[in-house]
Amino acid sequence: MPANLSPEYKAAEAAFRKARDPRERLDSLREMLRTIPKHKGTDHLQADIKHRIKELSEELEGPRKGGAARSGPALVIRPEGAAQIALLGPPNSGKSALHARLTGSGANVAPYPFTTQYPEPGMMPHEDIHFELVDLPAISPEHPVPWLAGTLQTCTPCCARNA
Ligand SMILES: Nc1nc2c(ncn2[C@@H]2O[C@H](COP(=O)(O)OP(=O)(O)OP(=O)(O)O)[C@@H](O)[C@H]2O)c(=O)[nH]1
Ligand SMILES: [Mg+2]
Repeated sequence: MPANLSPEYKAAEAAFRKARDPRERLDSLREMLRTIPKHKGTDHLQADIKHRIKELSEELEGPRKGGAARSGPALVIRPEGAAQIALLGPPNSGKSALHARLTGSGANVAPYPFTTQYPEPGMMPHEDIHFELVDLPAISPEHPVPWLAGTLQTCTPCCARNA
């Protein structure tokens, strides 16, 4: 977390964490951008907030008028490679950071929960084969993702256990 975040910014971020309604989330993000201290140490965070404002605004606008309806982000990922592996876990637990590290994806990593909104595939090389790693939104009782079970249908059944 960058230093010198103002109380106003912290309040806006707290509101963002609590908000479940997309419009409330957008308002909180705008407030975060307005109140974040503008200096080098917050460059990444500012860019991330701007990116999320853009994504959420587009999501709220819905399909663009005058053209073909947007199909939206893919909720089911076509399996590639030796196996398709899902990254599942609670909010803010480092799923996207792991995905980015193992696959080189540009998965969004941020110091607050519910950053990942849609499945993101990436290929992870291992010796002479590739596994497909799918980054997913967090699993949490207060923010269920209705389509998640459908996304998992294409994943290879496996579980981690101690040797
Ligand atoms: N100390 C430490 N921090 C980590 C590690 N992995 C991730 N983080 C930090 O934890 C925060 C959350 O990381 P994300 O990768 O966005 O977590 P996530 O599980 O994808 O979060 P959601 O998409 O919101 O579910 C970020 O601030 C990361 O920098 C780790 O191995 N060690
Ligand atoms: Mg994530």
